[in-house]
Amino acid sequence: MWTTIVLLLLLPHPLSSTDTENSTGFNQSEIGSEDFSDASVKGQTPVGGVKGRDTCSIPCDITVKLLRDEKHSVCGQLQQSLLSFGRSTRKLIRDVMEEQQRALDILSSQVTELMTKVQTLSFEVQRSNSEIYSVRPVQSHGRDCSDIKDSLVSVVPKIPSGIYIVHPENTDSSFEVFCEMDYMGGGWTVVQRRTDGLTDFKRPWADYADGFGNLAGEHWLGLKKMFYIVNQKETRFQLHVALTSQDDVTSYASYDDFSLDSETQFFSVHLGRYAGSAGDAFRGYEQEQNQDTAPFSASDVDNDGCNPFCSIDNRTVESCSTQHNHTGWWFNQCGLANLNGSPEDAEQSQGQRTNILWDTWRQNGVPHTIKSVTIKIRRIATNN
Ligand SMILES: [Ca+2]
Repeated sequence: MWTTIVLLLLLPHPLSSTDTENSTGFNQSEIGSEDFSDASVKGQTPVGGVKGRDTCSIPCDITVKLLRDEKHSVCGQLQQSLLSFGRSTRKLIRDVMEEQQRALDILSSQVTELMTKVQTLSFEVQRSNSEIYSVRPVQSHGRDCSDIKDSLVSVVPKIPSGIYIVHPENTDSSFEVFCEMDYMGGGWTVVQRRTDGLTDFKRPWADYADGFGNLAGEHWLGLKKMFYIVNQKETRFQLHVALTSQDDVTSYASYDDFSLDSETQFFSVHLGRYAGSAGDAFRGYEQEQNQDTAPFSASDVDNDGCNPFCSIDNRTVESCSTQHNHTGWWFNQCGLANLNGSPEDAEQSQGQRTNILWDTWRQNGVPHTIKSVTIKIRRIATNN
């Protein structure tokens, strides 16, 4: 509105035109009053005390033009304001985003720093743990399960079966074994157990030498550990094989002496006199089947007496381990015993979980299907 007023003021004013009137002798006001006074602004109150005929002296088309100009001006200003507002809003958003990015960067670097600290600490803990274990010797419970039983029997009324740490004489080795403290007077060191067929017995030499499986369940203690135990001075060990058939019939075979040669002789087995209900499958019926004194064989170490091959049931066999599905045992021309026997894939798909062989345990001439076995050893003579 002020623009209109300014424009009106800039127009020739009736009062300031006195000189012009005088010089020209022409009264513009009077001409204007003749044109408009009655037509356009009759009855209107003069603005700012100016006479009505002076206001009406602006032609309508000029007023319209002025109004249009004013509108354009206001629109222009509005547009400018909007543009400016848009620009400042964008700048504000950009600033906020930049600020957030900076905050994120700081957080990210703090997280990285923390992660590094955690890693360092974890490494420190690991290192100190390994130092503790390397400094502290493993505390053993005895030389073997018989020794543990003998030393505890006077102080513990009932010694529990379970996992114990043994340190056989004349070795630097301490290791865990499962001791059966209930069965037949206790003191048995379990060297092999099969119960559910869930542990794979198809293993190479190294596994049979070092042992595998879970001591509380199915396992093979390992030839080295067995050797350490039975090789102690002034001791003799007996061997006990406990069998359970698919029909839950039980049977056993025991030998009053059990020893192994060292690894350089492939842990050859030496057995004493047999007693039991399952038959002496270790020795079999004929000399060719006798596994006593046989060295151990595995899928990758062949000491099976089939050199270059044997003829068994009209079949040519080069490797008893291969013949017995890549398991390890004291094979001699294969023989009648393999307590590590494992089923072929086809047999397994028919639900057979183990293929434990103890061929002398028969019923009506037919071998029992054996579902579980435990092999354990116990001292029968000490230096005491
Ligand atoms: Ca062979």
